[in-house]
Amino acid sequence: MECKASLIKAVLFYFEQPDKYLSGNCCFFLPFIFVKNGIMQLRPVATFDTIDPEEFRKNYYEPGVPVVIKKLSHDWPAYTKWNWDYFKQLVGDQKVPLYHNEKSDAYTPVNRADDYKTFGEYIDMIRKGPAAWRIFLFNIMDHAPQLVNDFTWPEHLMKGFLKKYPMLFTGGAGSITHMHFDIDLSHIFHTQFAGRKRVLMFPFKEQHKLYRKPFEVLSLADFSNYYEEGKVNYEEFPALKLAEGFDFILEHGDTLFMPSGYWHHMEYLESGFAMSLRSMLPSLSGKLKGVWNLFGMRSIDTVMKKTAPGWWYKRKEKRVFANAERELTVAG
Ligand SMILES: O=C(O)CCC(=O)C(=O)O
Repeated sequence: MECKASLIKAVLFYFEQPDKYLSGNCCFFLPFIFVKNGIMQLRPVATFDTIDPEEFRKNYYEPGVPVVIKKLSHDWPAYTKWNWDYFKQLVGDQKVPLYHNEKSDAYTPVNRADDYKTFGEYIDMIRKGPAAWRIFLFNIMDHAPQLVNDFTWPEHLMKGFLKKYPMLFTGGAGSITHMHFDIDLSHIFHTQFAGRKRVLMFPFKEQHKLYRKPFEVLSLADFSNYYEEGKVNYEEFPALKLAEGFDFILEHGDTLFMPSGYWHHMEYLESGFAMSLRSMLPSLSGKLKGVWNLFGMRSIDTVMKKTAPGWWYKRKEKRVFANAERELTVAG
């Protein structure tokens, strides 16, 4: 009964305010509802307090559908223990690379840092805010190995975790992780620990509607503040209107299952941090694709960016728009 009422409320609420979402004790999920209103076709993500492993395997892991599990982390010590002061005390002296919001261009080497600070200085800066600076793929546990005792690998849901690489992602309010997919094609459990984060996600197959740059994991389009009217440039990137994805907000303790190859764009509504636990695809062909992306595809792109950046960029740009045009033609 409570579940039904929540579902009805969710439907009404969704059409009135698609930029927000409801949560409650039952899951809500609007599987077939897309808003066809000349912008990207977005819906909320399935959300559960807890999930039965068999249901997770059948409905989410195997078909590659994202899901948020709200209480997976609630009995981890990290849920209450991890905060800025604790991290500052443990690894405050560690020098870390920082990234700002600017999107990369033809001349930007992959993952080049925009600044460096100690983790302590960084924490002070984003706490004071506004400071839209991010740290990504920070293996904090290399410097404070005791942190691994603060959470449990969710092996009842997924096997094959890369246990050497639990990665931390942090950002000040307003910072943006631009639209990309993870190059190694791993499945990810992404747990938010502080601050709310808005997430826009699409399955891999939407790549050409999202204007994927060949030999890269990034989109040519800018999705910054996509939930505000007029921010996405549909004139330049009309195929975006065809893309079907998810739009939702992660809160403290929420764990997102992000299937392999999913496109994601994240905006820090408040300063916060999250941890990603990753597991490589179980099949050999999946693993090989990840390895090719990391060492083959990326190396070709890096060499071309160094040797003929302008020519390479133009050539890729042409391909990007041709791919999108094909999607538009198919859609009629
Ligand atoms: O939280 C973020 O800023 C980005 C997370 C991300 O890109 C990932 O987990 O792959």
